[in-house]
Amino acid sequence: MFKIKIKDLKLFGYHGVKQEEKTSGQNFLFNISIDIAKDSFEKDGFYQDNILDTVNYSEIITLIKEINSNNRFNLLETFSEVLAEKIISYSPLILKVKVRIEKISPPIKESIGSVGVELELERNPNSREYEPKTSKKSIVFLSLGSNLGDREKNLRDAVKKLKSNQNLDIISISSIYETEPMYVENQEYFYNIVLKAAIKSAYSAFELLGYAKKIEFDMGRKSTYARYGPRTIDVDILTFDELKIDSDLLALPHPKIFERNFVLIPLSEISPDFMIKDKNILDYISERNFKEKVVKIKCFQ
Ligand code: PH2
Ligand code: MG
Ligand code: MG
Repeated sequence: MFKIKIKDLKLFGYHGVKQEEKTSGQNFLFNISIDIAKDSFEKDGFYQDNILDTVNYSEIITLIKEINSNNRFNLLETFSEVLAEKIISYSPLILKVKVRIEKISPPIKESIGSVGVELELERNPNSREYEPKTSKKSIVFLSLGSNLGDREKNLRDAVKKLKSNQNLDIISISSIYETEPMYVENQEYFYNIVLKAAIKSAYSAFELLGYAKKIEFDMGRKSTYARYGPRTIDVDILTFDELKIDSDLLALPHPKIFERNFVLIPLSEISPDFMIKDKNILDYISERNFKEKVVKIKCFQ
């Protein structure tokens, strides 16, 4: 077995829990070790000396750069998991990958060399065969909302950013609805939409979450916003295939879909067959008899 080693790749990024890490960014150090099956180089007893029989480390570096700049992770744990999964699904020749991500000047007052995490991921031994993951698509529904600044423009800008993500194809977008604020009532009415998208299956829910957070951040959203208070843009994942996740970072399906008619009404427009707690969404909405106003403003297109 060969090991491909990428040592001390330094990239600037915006990952971290602290506000200063999200705003100012910092340098991250990447150390990657990839195990390649030795038999992949041999044919009829000869070494072929062919780049196609191995993994091109330049491409792995490009992959790391892409994931680093297209996401904002709170945790290095999540980052390393996404990175390791991405690398292992990059080529069927990769048997195992070890990923170490470090912050070399973390916002810590003590003098410190680095802090970081390390993760080792092995290919499932039953699946040496390459699964062409890119051909299978996951379906996601997203909810977008804005009630600060030019609400319609904010929604359109966020959709543009979603469209620019190569891992994601937007299938349909609901009309724009003006909706009464829920939870915190003395604030401007929101503009809300729901959209449906297909995701390349190598792209995980956590990566999508990282991308959504990056859109929010790039559009000026502050993490100091009050819970449920005014915001330039909010991008929430409603469902990701049938996936069930209950972590501090992400809960799927979104646990508040059921009580939000600012989500249910646009969702029912683009997916009238959607099921809510074993009930058709349209029946569910009419039975719940929501009181908050949700008014269609215009088509999105
Ligand atoms: N988002 C919230 C809190 N309340 N109310 C409406 N009508 N629309 C929203 O998007 C919304 C809300 C927190 O994300
Ligand atoms: Mg929300
Ligand atoms: Mg949100």
